[in-house]
Order: sequence, then C-alpha cells, then structure tokens
Amino acid sequence: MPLLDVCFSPELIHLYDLKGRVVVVVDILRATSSMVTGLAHGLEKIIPVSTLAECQQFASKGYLTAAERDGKKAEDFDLGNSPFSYMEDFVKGKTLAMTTTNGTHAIRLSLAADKVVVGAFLNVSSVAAYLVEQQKDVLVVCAGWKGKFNLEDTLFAGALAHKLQGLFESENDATLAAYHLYETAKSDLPLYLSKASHVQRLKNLNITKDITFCLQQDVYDIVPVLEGDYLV
Ligand code: 3SL
Repeated sequence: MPLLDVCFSPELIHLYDLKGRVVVVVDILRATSSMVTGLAHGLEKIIPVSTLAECQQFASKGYLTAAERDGKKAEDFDLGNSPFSYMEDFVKGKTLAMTTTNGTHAIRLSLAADKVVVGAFLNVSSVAAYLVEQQKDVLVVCAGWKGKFNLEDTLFAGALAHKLQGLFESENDATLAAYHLYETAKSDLPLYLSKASHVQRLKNLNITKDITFCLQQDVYDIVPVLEGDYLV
C-alpha cells in the first residue's frame, strides 16, 4: 500500500525524500485555492515563482502577473491573491506568473518530487481520486505561514487522509494528527478556523468572502499538475 505523509511546514521539507513521491502542495488561504479557481475558470497556465523580482521579469515579457505579500496585492502586478479575481474574463486563455508569501515558495521547494500537484478544499475529492490512480507514496506539503504551522493547511491534509483511509498507509504521527484534527473540525470548518492566525490576518484586511469561498469543498473537479515550469 502506498504511504500518505504530511509535512507541516516548508521548513521541514528537507527531512523528506521527495523522489518517487507525489507531492500535494496546499495553501488553503489562499494561493492554491486561487490557482485551482483560475485554472478552472479558463486560465491556461500558471508559472509559480518565489520572488517579486522573478515575477516582475515575466511582466516585462508581457505575461499576466499576480503577486501577494502579507495578504496584500503587491503594487505593479495585474492580480493579487483573491480567488474572485481569478474568475475574471481577462485571465481566460492567459499564462500567469504568480508569487505569494508562502504558496508558490512551497511549490518551488517541492520540485524534486516525481509529480507536484496543487490541492485545496475546492478540489479535494478530485485530488484524492488522482492520488488513488497514481498509486505512489504521497507527501502533503503545507505552505504554512513564513515557516510556521497553520491550521487550515493541516485540515486539508486531514480531509485527504479521511478520503484515502484504507487505501494508503497513514499510520505516521503527522497524518494521524491531521486526521484527528479534521475529525474535530469537519462539521463546521469556518467556525473551527475562526481564531486561526491567517483567518485573523485576512479579517484585519477586510478579506472575509475569500475565506468563506476557500473553505468550500469540491467546487471544482480539476487537479493542477506541474509540468516543467507550468501548472496546467
Ligand atoms: O501565503 C500565501 O502564499 C498566500 O496565500 C497568503 S494570502 O492568503 O494571500 O494572504
């Protein structure tokens, strides 16, 4: 049976051998939720980059760009990180270079994996089905916040563990912890997360409808996969 494991922060990723694994990168609030939304709404490709400077280089080549730092849209880029802006008509058919505080960095750190895919509550069942098809060991990489643990990404890992129960070997401490946390939270995710650090951070910026949107399950049935530099 393939293995399911969870890396609670990009700072811990050096402890895992990514070779031979499928990595599921998750940043529920909001990077991977926005990526899934954009690709589901007709965005053609996403180039995840780590720095504002790299993203700026794509701007000068005529690409559409998205940049967020500390929850805010960075100046001089086309988009920030609200999933609603990724539904706009002007993104359809475009390639987007994107950098966010934690999510795109976590993707870049996962490149040694056999495959890197992007997960969110918005596509959680499709991700689970994809992983069953692949039959490889899986590592869920939680983007966290500036190297620290966060609740929302861990709950996603727990939701995945629920869906893959009996199909993946999940008896490791990280997956068990995520599983049990999700068990406690699943009846009302928004309520459970109401005191979470990043929920508070976004609320302080008056970003509340994004939170509600990103905590919905199975709105989309796509699984973005990294092919070379592009998420498609
Ligand atoms: O950290 C990230 O990558 C972002 O998703 C953070 S925010 O939700 O845009 O504030």
